[in-house]
Amino acid sequence: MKEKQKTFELEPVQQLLPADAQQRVMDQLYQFMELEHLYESAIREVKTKLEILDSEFKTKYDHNPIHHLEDRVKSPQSILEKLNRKGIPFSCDNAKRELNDIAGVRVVCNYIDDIYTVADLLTAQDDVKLIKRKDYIQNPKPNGYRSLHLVIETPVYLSEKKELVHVEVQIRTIAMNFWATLEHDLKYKTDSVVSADLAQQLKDCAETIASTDQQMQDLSWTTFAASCQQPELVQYLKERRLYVNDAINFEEDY
Ligand code: 0O2
Repeated sequence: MKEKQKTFELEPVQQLLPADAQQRVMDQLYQFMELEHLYESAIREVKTKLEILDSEFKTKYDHNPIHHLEDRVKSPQSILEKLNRKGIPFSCDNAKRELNDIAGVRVVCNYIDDIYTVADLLTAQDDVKLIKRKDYIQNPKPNGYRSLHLVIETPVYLSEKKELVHVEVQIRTIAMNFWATLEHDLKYKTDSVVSADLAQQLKDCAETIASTDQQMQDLSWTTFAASCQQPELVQYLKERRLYVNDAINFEEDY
């Protein structure tokens, strides 16, 4: 069934190729289709984990830590560009070995605390291994960019084998996402060269947004603590809040 499907999808491509290049190019295309399937599957695994955590929180605490999820598999062109930048020849094996962000999941959270709660709960799962963590919230980038980046390894069970796949998980608030999306568009529209004035204005916006995020966090905490009747839960969240404020290393390899 698998072979039939591949032949059906790639047959028109094969006919366009010169006879001597057919086998080599078709092999690469098959490999690439398998790569794409593997990373799409890993994304599905990670999104399911996140959706389950989110719905459990809603059931237990009447609060959704996750506002929404986004995902993407890196395009062949971006994979090629990134390998070129690193001076690595293009192949599916090299891409799998060298790139951590072929599969990307973006978790957009309601509050800053939610970011760390989601990150802790996800990385505490038995079949999730934390490979790398970069905290651009405690340590924003010079342009004002804020997000928590994790690279995790998660298993994908295929018909004949289990593959351990790296997925980059970016976790940020709605406000951080708003800023990053517009900043990305502006950079793209200005052909990657942002004037000093625009850069400063973007940075100012990032600071304003960060302070609003903190205010919203404080409001939510105060409102919640005032209404909460469960001492263990209050204690649990207080501990997490202290954890959020703890100094942590900016970038760690695990
Ligand atoms: P796309 O299309 O979003 O995937 P490493 O992977 O560790 O070798 P890298 O790639 O610099 O190093 O990783 P890092 O620092 O974790 O950031 C990678 C991704 O974070 C970017 O992906 C963006 O999605 C996001 N990001 C990082 N800095 C910024 C920023 O200043 N502004 C915005 N808007 N997003 C940022 P890609 O590869 O750029 O593209």
